[in-house]
This record gives sequence, C-alpha cells and structure tokens, in this order.
Amino acid sequence: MIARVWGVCLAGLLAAGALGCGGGQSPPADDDGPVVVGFSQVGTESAWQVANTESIREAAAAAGVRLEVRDGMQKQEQQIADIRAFLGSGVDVIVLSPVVESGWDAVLQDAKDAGTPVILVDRTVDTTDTSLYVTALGSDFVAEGRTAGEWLVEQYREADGPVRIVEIEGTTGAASTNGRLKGFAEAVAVDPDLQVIASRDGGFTREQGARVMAGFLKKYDDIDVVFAHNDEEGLGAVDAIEAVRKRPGTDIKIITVDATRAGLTALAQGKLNYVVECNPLLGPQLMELVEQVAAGQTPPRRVLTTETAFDQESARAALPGRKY
Ligand code: GZL
Ligand code: ZN
Repeated sequence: MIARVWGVCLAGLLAAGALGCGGGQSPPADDDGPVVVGFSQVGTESAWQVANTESIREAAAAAGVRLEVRDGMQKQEQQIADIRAFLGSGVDVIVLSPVVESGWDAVLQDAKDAGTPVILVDRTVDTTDTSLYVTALGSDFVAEGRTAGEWLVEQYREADGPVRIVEIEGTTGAASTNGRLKGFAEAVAVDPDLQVIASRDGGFTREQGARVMAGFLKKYDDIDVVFAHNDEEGLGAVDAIEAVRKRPGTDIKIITVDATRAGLTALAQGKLNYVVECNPLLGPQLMELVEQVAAGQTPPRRVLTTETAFDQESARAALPGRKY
C-alpha cells in the first residue's frame, strides 16, 4: 500500500526532477538531495548492537543516504518519541529496530498517515495491520534457537539420565528473545532427558547475565548446560561459574547466540561450547531496501539474513577474519 502510493507519487516527482514526496505533502521545489533516513536503534547494550549500528552507518555513507541515528536506550517510549521526531523533521524513510514486539500500532499509524514508509531491521513488531511497515530485514530468531537446541540434542544423544539446563533469556518481549525461546524449546522437546529447570531475563547484558547465573548456581548444584540468548549473557555466565571455582565449558556447557568477537574468543578458549551466529552486518542489505522503497518499488515483506554456527574448532579458524 505505502510503496504503491510512493510509486505513483514518486514517478510523477521524478518526472518533475524532485524526490522525497510524503503522502499528500506538496514536494519541496528543489528537493533533489539525498534520501534522508531516520533510524531508531534499540540501544547499545551489546557488542552486537554496536556492530549493527556501525554497519548501517557505513552502508548509508557508501550509498549517499543521509542517516540520522537515535539511540532508544532499550526503552520503547524513547523509540516512539524518536519516531515522532523523525516525522516532524520530514525524513523520507524511517528504519526501526523495535526493542519489544508489541505497542507500536499508534506511532506506525502516524507514520502511515504522514506517508513515511517504515522498514523494520533486526527485531520485528507484532501487529495485525501489516500495512504499517513495508518490509522487515533480520534474522530468523526461531531458527537460531532451534540450531542451539539441535546441537544440544546431538551432544547428549548417547547420554541417559536427566540433562539439567538453565536458560538466560534476552530482554523480555523482544522478538529475538521470543524466537530463541520458541526454537530452543521445540528442538529439545525431542529428548525428554533434556530439561529446562529455570529460565530468567538476562537483559542481553554481561552484568545481568552474571547476576542471573549466580542466582541459578545458588539454587541448583547440578546444572549441566546454560543456554544464553546472546554472547554478553553467556560471558556473564562464565564470570559467575568461575566465581564459584567451576570450569565453564567443561563442568557446565554453555551455548550462546551472536558470534561476536568476544563470544568466538571465549569459544576458542573452551569457555563456551557452541555459538549460533546472529549477523549484525545488515547495513548493505538495508540500504538496498531503502533505495527500493525510496524509488517506489515494493520489496519482499520479509528479508532474512544468512547465518551460521560455530563450535570450538571452527571459531579458532574464523576469528582472524571476523569483522565484529
Ligand atoms: C538480535 C538482537 C539482539 C542480539 C543481542 O537480533 O536483537 O539484541 O542478539 C542484542 O546481542 O542485544
Ligand atoms: Zn540473528
């Protein structure tokens, strides 16, 4: 819908040599400048987020797109205020990585009313009105959780007796958290010996991850495996396990998601056991989508990133060439 409006509007304006129409606004007379993008980022709580923002900045510069980045500080109300500011300053396209899945319909409706297309990057929103955003670029979070769970099923295929798992979840309500929870649970359900005995929000940070893991270690003295929803939380679990003089990666196995440099380094050192990649380098794909939308084309509704997974051996091989 929005892209079609853009298509008609833009075809006319390109003929008139101007770009940057909004729904119903009269195009600025001499606006043949760059496409202007307002990007509302979740926050900077993890190396993943920092690498993601960096990739988008670099790709925007290379594409000649004028990019304004606002840090949502992991607060939905901050991101909503930022989107409203972008609408006020009349950006051509809004890019949003929503900290949580729900509660966006009203502000996305404002963007639709203003004729400003919205592209989702990384995390997604949970809305029944799919016309509220043009396309969503990012990971299949359920697949990431499933990949983690399938590795664990493989590791314990021969073992008999219960395997006691604790889960350090990402930010409650985030699409990445919900997907990883779902995918992991589905995968480990095939083996009743694999039991998730506790699961808590670790906020995607090392500090909160360590606190949650310390709590688990106090409560349970026979934890076999930790599934942490990102590297930061996994590294926090390493800190907490070492603080009670146990060996992370040996006494207690740890699986994480992201594959940041710090995560792969800990994996190569044997402190983690398996790391599922969550690719933050979305900049180039995002700018292609921005250009398609700005040219009035209709991109696919969902664009997935390509991702892999690492064990200790492949981490050692991959580290030298890693960009983040
Ligand atoms: C994943 C992204 C998550 C990362 C975390 O796409 O939303 O948020 O996995 C980050 O490291 O904090
Ligand atoms: Zn991912």
